[in-house]
Amino acid sequence: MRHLGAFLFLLGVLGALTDICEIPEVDIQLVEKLGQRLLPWMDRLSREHLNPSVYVGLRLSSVQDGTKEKLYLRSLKLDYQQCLLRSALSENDSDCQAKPSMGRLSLYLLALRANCEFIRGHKGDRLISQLKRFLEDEKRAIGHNHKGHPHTSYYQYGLGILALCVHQKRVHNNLVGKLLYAVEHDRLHQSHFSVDTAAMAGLAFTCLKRSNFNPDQRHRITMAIRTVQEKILKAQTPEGYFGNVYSTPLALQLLMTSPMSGAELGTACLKAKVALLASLQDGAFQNAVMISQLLPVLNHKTYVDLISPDCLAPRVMLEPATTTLPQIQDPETINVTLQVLSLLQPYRQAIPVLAGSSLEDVLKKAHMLGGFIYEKQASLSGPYLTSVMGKEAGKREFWQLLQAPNTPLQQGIADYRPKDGEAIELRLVSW
Ligand code: B12
Repeated sequence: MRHLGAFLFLLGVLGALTDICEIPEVDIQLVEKLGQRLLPWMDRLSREHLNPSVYVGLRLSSVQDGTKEKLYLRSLKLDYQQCLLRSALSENDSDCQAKPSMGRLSLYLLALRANCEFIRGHKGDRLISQLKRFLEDEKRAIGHNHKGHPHTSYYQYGLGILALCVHQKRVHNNLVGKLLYAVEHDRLHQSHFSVDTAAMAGLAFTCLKRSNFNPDQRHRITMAIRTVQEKILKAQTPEGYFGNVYSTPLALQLLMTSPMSGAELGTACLKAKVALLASLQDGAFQNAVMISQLLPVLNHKTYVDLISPDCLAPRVMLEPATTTLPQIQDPETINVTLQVLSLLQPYRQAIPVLAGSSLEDVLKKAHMLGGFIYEKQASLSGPYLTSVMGKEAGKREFWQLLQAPNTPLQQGIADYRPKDGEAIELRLVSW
């Protein structure tokens, strides 16, 4: 059955070979299903749940949540504007302990553009200055000789430039120059090539180019766009993904903006789309941020379209999903081995959990059973593991999640569901 489905999809996809890298009409029901997974987010208006990426994804999609979107944007505005502006005045504002990061501020600015708003007025100017200050700090951290690293990442650096660009705010040549240098000298990533980061840099450059910003750097910008595109194409896996399934949406966003033409790009995109659509049917897209990066692609849109978005385009109204309660069978218990070998005192334990549990459930159970401690931190992508056995990941380190012996997981602790007999390793690594 699945094969037949895949075959039909393939036929549909082949029909659209004429658009070099544009995804063909996608079954609207599939898009609606994805959109429905974002609906619960639209009801969560508390600070820790507000997610500008979700808003941007919905607005650039072919589906909508009616009046809730308005309320959501209002909550985002209250939260981001008040917090950022207040924290600029006083460092110890009790309401705003977690000052939005450069990346979150950038996503907030993209959210405003997704509603066809330009940042305006005195408050708006201060938000723009704040973002420019963030970028200046990052520029200093990278240093004159380009040997340092941004405090956040080149992903957020690219996102920052993109956000300013879609608001028609010019970015100084020397700020753009840092990202150009990183692309030209392969310094976007530390250990291995990150398709997501390259794609984000490419989207930022594409916006600068289309807006005719930084004319002195035009040639370098054009070359850098070409470089990231070529590298992304080279990172295509035999299954068709650019990098992995979750970097493919951003990669396609970039390739869709491409002035490149030719059979090579067409075939690569076609392969990626077939792989992506098959993974959609397998339910790979559950994470809200991942869905929010994918929805625009399924609607032929990219973040670069935020230069002049179409806010009047008709979108299909989402209905809440009708949930069929799963049949309650005898819940089966499975065993997952949890191991931490990168510390002086290694830990290895079989943890019994109910089938279908997430890795986070395994960690909780291990903690309950004793001998295992961990800490996590909320992020837009979900809970991020920050500390294991009392050892906190330092600067440019992280607790990597692996399927033993050596396969990094492609999902976080909340989304990944280990199978019976699987061994999961938590390993402290540098990045
Ligand atoms: C930079 C980055 C990292 C950096 C983060 C550190 C830093 N200082 O920036 C490093 C290299 C450490 C990292 C680690 C991991 N990452 Co990562 N990462 C990204 C990237 C490129 C950008 C994130 C970002 O800045 N977003 C923008 C800001 C504004 O949002 P934010 O929520 O404030 O950002 C924070 C979180 O995203 C968090 N974070 C980073 N990665 C992940 C992954 C998960 C699952 C969670 C919950 C949080 C998280 O770090 C960010 C900075 O504080 C995204 C790409 C993408 N397409 O989104 C992948 C991405 C989110 N990561 C991914 C994965 C799988 C991981 C790991 C689970 C890999 C692993 N096997 O261990 C680990 C996290 C493990 C853990 N301890 O919980 C996947 C998630 C896919 C999914 N289904 O959700 C993505 C999409 C990459 C991909 N294509 O596979 N990552």
